[in-house]
Amino acid sequence: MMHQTMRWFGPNDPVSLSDIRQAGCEGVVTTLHHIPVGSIWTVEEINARKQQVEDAGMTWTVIESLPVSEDIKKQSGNYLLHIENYKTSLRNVAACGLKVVTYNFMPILDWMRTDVSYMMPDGSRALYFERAAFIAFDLYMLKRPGAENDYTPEEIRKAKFRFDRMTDEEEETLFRNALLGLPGSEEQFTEEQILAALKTYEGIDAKKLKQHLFYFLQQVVPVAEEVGLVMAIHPDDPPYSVLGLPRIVSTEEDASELLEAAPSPANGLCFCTGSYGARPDNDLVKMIRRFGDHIHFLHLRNTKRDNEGNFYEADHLAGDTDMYAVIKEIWHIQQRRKISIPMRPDHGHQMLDDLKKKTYPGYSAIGRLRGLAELRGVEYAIDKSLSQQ
Ligand code: DNO
Repeated sequence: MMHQTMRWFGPNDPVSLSDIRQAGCEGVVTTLHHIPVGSIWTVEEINARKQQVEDAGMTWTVIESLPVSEDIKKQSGNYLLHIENYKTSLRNVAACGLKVVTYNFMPILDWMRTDVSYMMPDGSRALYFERAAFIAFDLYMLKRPGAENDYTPEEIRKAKFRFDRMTDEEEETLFRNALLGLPGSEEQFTEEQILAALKTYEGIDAKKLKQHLFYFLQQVVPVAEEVGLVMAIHPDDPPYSVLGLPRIVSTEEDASELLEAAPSPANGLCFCTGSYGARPDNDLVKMIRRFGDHIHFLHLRNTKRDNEGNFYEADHLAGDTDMYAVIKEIWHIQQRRKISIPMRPDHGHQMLDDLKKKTYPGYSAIGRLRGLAELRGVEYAIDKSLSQQ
């Protein structure tokens, strides 16, 4: 069976370790949010956090994330020092007995949604990516130079229509939501700051960014392998270029190239069905089968797409991804590899008492508990029927 976990944002997370334990988790996924990106994680800091998790009756199973600095992504400034620090952090993490390290290679922005409180027909609230609103943000709020070249005339027309009907308050909310995936997003960013950050990626296209990723992997994967860790790269969310930034972990081909760039069992994927699944051309079951030996962590989440490029986060067993087929494929991999792959229910709706609380977008307790319980049931049933055959 998969190793069941939930993400915990540390001592300030309104969802406590005891909540996570009661959801039936054996493990916790967390990070040291207070350590600046690029600096070394010391054994003392890692052990202190590990102890907190263990005192609550669980194990700290996966680090999400050990973040990669912008300098490393751009090969600018202090990148060589940051890579050395990353290696030291990996050694320290392994010395504390941790096993899986998740990271991403998305420039500047991590995930991106236009609405974090999208009303579902049952009254719960979900995360939503609305393409026309996003394009309106890019063209008319951020006013990114050259942005109009990234969209079709039809898309621009729809975005303008959408923007012209937004109230000031809706505009403000959209601006805030679109930037929530920025590190330190509790601060208020200005248009100028974002445009300045985007400008630092001038001259870095997808090909170049891939070279930077591959160089990083060739440096750190041998260290991970030596100390008995596995690395798990999180895909782009959503899985395509945004705001003119290159995004390079979006497709089956991307995943295969990065695995080949530093061949090792330690070079692996965080297989996020929500991120890869937002693209109709990603065949998730096929990808899981192909990359099975390199899947070290699972984010199980479902999305519902439409033809306009919009998607919302559906219930875990609804949406476009056939979760039964996904979990069945994972079941086979676990049998073959004789392991329990760590998983977490990725996101969940805000529902019931969640609606009265302020949690990290997507990370309310009850919505995730519902997702986990449903996923756990699917795996249980698959395990019962397949192990008897
Ligand atoms: C969003 C998350 C991502 C993920 C990072 C991993 O909910 O899945 O922010 O943690 O991309 O580095």
